[in-house]
Amino acid sequence: MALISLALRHAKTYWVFIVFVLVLQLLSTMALLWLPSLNAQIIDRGIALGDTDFIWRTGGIMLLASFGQLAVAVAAVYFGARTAMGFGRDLRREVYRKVDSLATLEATKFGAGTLITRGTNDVQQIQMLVLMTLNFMVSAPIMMIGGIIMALREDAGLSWLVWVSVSVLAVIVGFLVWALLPLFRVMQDKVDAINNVLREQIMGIRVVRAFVREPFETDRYGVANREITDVSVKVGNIFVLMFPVIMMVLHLATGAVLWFGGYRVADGDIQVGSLTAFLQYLMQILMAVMMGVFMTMMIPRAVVCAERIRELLDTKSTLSFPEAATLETPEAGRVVFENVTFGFPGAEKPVIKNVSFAAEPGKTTAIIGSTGAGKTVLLNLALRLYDPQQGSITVDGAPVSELTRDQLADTLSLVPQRPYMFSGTIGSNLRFGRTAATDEELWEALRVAQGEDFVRERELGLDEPVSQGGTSVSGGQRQRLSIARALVSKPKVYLFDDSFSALDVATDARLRAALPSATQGATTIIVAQRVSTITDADQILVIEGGEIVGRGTHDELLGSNEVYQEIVRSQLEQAEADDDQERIAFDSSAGAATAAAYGAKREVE
Ligand code: TTP
Ligand code: MG
Repeated sequence: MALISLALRHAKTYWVFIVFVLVLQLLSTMALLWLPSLNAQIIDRGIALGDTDFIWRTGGIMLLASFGQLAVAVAAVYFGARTAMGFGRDLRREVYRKVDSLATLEATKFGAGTLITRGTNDVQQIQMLVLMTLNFMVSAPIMMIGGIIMALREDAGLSWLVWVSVSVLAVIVGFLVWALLPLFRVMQDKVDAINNVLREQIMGIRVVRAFVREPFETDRYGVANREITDVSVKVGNIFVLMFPVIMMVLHLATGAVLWFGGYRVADGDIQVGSLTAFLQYLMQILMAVMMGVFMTMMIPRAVVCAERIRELLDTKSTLSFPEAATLETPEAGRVVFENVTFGFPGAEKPVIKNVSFAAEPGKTTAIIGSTGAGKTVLLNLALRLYDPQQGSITVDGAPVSELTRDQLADTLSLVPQRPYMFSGTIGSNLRFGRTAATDEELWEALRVAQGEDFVRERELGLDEPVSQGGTSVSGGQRQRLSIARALVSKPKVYLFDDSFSALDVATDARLRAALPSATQGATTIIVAQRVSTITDADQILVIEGGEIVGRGTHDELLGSNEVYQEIVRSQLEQAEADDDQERIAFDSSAGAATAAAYGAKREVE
């Protein structure tokens, strides 16, 4: 079972603590069991016979035993909590490492939401069970069995009362727990549901606003919220019942003990003190039964959580990186794709079909093609976000699959299509690829990326805070920061995925003019939407449906390649310009219109 295997695996680390806690619990429970019998002796011997000395002595012992029990119990709870929290920390770390090692494909399959829940809430549930187990699972059975033995020692004649009240309580509490369990399960689902709705709405808040979908989304949230309320109310109703019912059983049991015990005292079968002790033992037994039943209530929930965590931990990453470097880190950065074919698992058709090309150091290779053609996937393959089913991708002859993570990161730098910023400052984001970079180097990178001006305008400059996801900077600013970030890390190969789309044509041109001196002999691969961005590329690959359908320079392709001609024509039409094809490279209105159209699409994304 997932829960047990998880618990055992981690128990090894903590066995000293666990044994210690168990011993403390044992001591504490024994003290609790001893006290009523001392009390009985005071009544039966001390009071009944008027032996004041005995009362003082036994009273003193009781006091000591109570303090001792208190100290031991506090220590037990303390060490129990430390063990449980330590266990939780280890498990969370394990989950985190797993998530970190998962390939993009598996991570997307799980989804961010459930990965977060598994790493936090699920771990917490198990941690809670471990805590309760350490606190009660030991003391409850000892208390119950010890209580029964002690009670019978006081008066065997009343033993039937113990059996009856224990059974009645167990049945009633058991029934209530049985009614609660399915509700708890539903509740977990509803918590998941409301989290999902909320997450989606927060992530998509701009789209929701843009399309005035607030009423619809509010309704959706309302439904989820109402459902969780309904379940909670049902759970609450049962809990409301639970405590009065339990108290009723306890009081009835007390009444019965006094009633039947009274007759036995009158008949001289037992003494008053024994009866008092019997009553206290019965209460302890019933308490133990209750704790036991509550414990069992937690188990199913923790089991579900353990299974979810197990599932995650058992997922094998489809990508493995070599631990130690076996190959030299590429020096030049010549990227070669050879007959690369790749399809997403479960998809019928490959997304990339038999792609071969070489991107030379010091040169710019541009990739252009319609949306969905596979440009992003192509770059992701070079970065090893996934491995191709066929073919090979090498940098300076070294297969990317044989480079370590660090080597890959040193060699290739990606400016993603949808740049992401981490919470921190502009500086901390730029230093992502190279922590040691100086402020001067950051400014230099910003200058090339055409981001210097807007960072200078900020009051704190490089220390200006950036919010998670980079929502506090504009789309174009984020794109420029992302370009600067790649420049700071000084890789051998630059991969720009549609990184100039949010820039106006003039800025785009300035950036491209500044790039060569900054990238100095590095290989540059640019995915572009606008033809104007890539007219001066050394090599342009036209890709359509995952295949390369044309390659050459701008002029060569203009003359020979139909798909390229079509792309150029459509961009011209968009600009409502005339058929002067040369104009597109320089005419800012054509580019600007495309940029505007594209920028609008971007905002909605
Ligand atoms: P992309 O490579 O993302 O397409 P693109 O970059 O050429 O398009 P755009 O200009 O809009 O950025 O996707 C190629 C195909 O692969 C597309 O049909 C969607 C599919 N795909 C997946 O199925 N799963 C994925 O995770 C990605 C990234 C793409
Ligand atoms: Mg793309």
